[in-house]
Amino acid sequence: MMELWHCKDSRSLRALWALEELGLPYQLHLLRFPPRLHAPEFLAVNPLGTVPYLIDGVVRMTESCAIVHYLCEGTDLAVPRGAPGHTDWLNWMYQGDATLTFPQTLVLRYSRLEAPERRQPQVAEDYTHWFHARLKMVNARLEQAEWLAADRFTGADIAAGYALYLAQVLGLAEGLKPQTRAYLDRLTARPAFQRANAFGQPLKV
Ligand SMILES: N[C@@H](CCC(=O)N[C@@H](CS)C(=O)NCC(=O)O)C(=O)O
Repeated sequence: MMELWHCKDSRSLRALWALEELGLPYQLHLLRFPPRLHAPEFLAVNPLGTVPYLIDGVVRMTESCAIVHYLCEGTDLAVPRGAPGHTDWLNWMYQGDATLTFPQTLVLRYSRLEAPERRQPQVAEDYTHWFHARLKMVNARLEQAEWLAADRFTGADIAAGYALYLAQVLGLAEGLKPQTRAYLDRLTARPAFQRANAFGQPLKV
């Protein structure tokens, strides 16, 4: 059975949500955030100390969007090579972390996670603007379509949609455009999202 290491609301929610959407069996290791402080024994499993961490037989994976990609391949949540929308699917999948989540991690770190004397309000403000500016493609796509790729719910919606959910957790969702807000509501209403999101206690920061 696959094993997944997860912290509530962290990027590992992408992997957990995909497992739930696909109805796959898994063993969950629930950790408090950040694992390097609360579960130092985890460093022996994943030296990076980050979540997600996925084991599937000989497979070891640490990148949330690559895990979603891996789990969805060959299922209805993928857009296969040769099908219309395949490269959109890939692009949204990887935009999810590299473009959308990256600025949010700076907001989280410099407004909440660092000790008060190390916080940087200017960094948090700048990367809040950066995040909203990086939503331009998402906003434009959702003016014309309900889902990001191939006009149906896919793994790309999990990868990119998690960043919108994180915006809500961080208090950044007020700036979302109406169509993007409605998309986030569609995503978080999904039973698989709700099952995945029920694990663990919210981050206390
Ligand atoms: N690019 C990786 C980033 C993984 C990552 O940094 N995860 C964060 C949680 S969202 C983490 O575990 N941080 C703990 C730490 O840095 O100690 C991904 O998409 O999964």
